[in-house]
Amino acid sequence: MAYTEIETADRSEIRAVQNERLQETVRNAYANVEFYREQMDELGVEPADIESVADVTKLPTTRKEDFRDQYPDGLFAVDHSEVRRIHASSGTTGKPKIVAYTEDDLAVWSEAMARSLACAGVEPDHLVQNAYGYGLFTGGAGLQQGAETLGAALLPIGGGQTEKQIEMMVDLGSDVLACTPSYSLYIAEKAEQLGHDPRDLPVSTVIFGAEPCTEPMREEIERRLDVTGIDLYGLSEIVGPGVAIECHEAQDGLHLWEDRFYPEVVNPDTGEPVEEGQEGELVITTLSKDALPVLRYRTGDMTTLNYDQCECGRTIVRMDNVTGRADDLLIVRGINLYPSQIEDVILEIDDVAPYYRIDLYERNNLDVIELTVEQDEDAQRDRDELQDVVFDRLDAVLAFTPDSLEIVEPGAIERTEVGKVKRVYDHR
Ligand code: DLL
Repeated sequence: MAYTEIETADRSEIRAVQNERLQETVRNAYANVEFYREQMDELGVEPADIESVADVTKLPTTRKEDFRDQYPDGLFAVDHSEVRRIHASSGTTGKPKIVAYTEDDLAVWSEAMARSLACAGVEPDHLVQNAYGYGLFTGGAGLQQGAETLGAALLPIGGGQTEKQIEMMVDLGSDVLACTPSYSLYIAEKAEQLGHDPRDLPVSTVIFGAEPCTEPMREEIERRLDVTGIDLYGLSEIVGPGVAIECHEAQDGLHLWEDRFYPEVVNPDTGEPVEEGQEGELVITTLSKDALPVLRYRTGDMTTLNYDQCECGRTIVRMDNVTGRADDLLIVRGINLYPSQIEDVILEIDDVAPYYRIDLYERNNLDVIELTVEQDEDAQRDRDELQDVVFDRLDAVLAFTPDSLEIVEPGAIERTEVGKVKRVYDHR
């Protein structure tokens, strides 16, 4: 059952809502954010030129760097007195990207998250164990507001303290676990070490997000914990978690709340829209954000959009799950590939644990790629045999041969308990 009517509305109704909200957003951005006024003046576009979403490509795009350049509050469209909350997303370099919310913005976010949880199958009588980080990161707060708005119970434990997570999960009977995909696997591993069968833990749904998760990784989560794994997508610049989520009925693409966030897919190199159904970079325009309206944000995330009605009855657009970012693309001796493609291949191999790392170096002006893969605890093959298998599969499926491939013993690759997992280390 959909949480709001718009989720199953006619496409024309969805369009009408988008058109009206886009006009409001553009008026707000133009009137109150100098950055956007200047960009639009330069392009010769006025708010009156934007009558519908068909006009969206006339608008300027916003990039990650713009958030940094406008640090701390250059993108705010309201006076500080109207701001109720500030979050920030820290990259590896430079200033954090600051985002702000008015009271209405927080209500919109809470509703988008409540919808998302309902779409994932969360019921008001469920207990949601929230193991996303609290603080400037939007994960903790986003899940909390959503669960509270839906009327579910929430355990705000945050990331880390894994033994305590498991103890409280068992004692309180948590129905839903919300955390990164990598952390859910760590919880399973730790539970096993503590003498539990992870399949017997009370959780029946894991809502994972904030990191890419390939299909074999999802299968591993579902199998190890005996759960339904639901992919939740979002980003701070747009709102936080709650931009899109899979439905528990079909688990076939993420329903993107396009009445609040208008999506486009563009060619990452040219910025031109791709044909419907083609893969490209997701670009989002906020439709209901007062404190920080964002026009055509280049998310860097690669996906496709699907406007067919879902098995669950929702008509709202679906996006493919994001397994790569445009800037993650590895170019190795003329072959382009995403780290997720490597993950896809290696996790399908028996005896491989869901832990690996990719190290990139430059030696003698050549790019060198080193791959480290962890052996599964119950592996039947020894490490030498496994190395041959992994090597052959990568070559057969991707025509890719790493410069070095090391198979390490179970537990050798560092686990991430708090924050996002890092698997690619670029030393160039
Ligand atoms: O990661 C918000 C979030 C919190 C989403 C909790 C889901 C759950 P940021 O820290 O700003 O916000 O990072 C956003 O993370 O552009 C993607 O590259 C990546 N990302 C987020 N969700 C997914 C996902 C939060 N489900 C950036 N699959 C985004 C793949 C994801 N990548």
